[in-house]
Amino acid sequence: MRIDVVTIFPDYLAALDLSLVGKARRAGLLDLRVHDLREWTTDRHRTVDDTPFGGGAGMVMRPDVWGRALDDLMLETSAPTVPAAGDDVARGAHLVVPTPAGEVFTQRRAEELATEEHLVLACGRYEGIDARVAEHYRSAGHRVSELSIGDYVLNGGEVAALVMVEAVGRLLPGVVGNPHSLVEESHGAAGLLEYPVYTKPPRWEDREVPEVLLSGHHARIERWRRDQALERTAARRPDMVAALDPELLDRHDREVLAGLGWQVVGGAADGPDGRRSSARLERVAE
Ligand code: 6GU
Repeated sequence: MRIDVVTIFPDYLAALDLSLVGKARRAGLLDLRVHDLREWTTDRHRTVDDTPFGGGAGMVMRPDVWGRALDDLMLETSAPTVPAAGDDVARGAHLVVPTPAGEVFTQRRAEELATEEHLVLACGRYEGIDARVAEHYRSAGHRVSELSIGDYVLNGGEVAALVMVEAVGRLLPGVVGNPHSLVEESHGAAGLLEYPVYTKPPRWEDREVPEVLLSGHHARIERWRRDQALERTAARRPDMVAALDPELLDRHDREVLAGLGWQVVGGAADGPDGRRSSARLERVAE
């Protein structure tokens, strides 16, 4: 995969030389290039921003500078196509614009982006990038995603770009040494947070590792971990419990969840006019 990151602070992305992502780059699994937006300015002061039309605080990044940068980088790979009948995937660069006003970047979004051949990340600063930039590349047939990493405000897109490159990079084949690590983790297919983990020593500060983990009894360990994942998710992320597909829950899961105040409702002929409503989890009043 190729990823281009465009920023006025290329040094911010130096961390991408380190750890797993750095290793993936050196192994040739990830062709990551960081660019200084000011390379595409034409004036003596290398200006990238101007005052907002309509007034208001702060500065807005100019579309002409961004357009020159993105035209150069987005067209270095194939021209965009929508997936036609018989064609398997959309082609051409996918433009990602980190912004607190974007849709939320989730593990599902990371998985989606990991299937692309070419990502271009446009890091805005100040009050953001002139809105015509995203519109223009969308009209030209590129996939364009404006994405936020969470409900808080950063000073620019650089830290979000770091987050996105790491989350996407580790999903590329060969980047994570043991692909099994990707299966059971939080925000995976199970829709649960990961269970707590322990290592040596078995006793530390008067605290023992849960007995079951030392038992060698695989089925019991698996069940205990599943219960812990359910408990943790119910305590920390009730929104994730509400989104669980009841089809993925066995009887024991349902008992554990019932003990935590969650019940499977619907799924029978209990909808309006006796129609079948889809089963879902609901919080029951205590
Ligand atoms: Cl992607 N950018 C900025 N500036 N702030 C954010 C963000 C992105 N995601 C959450 N806050």
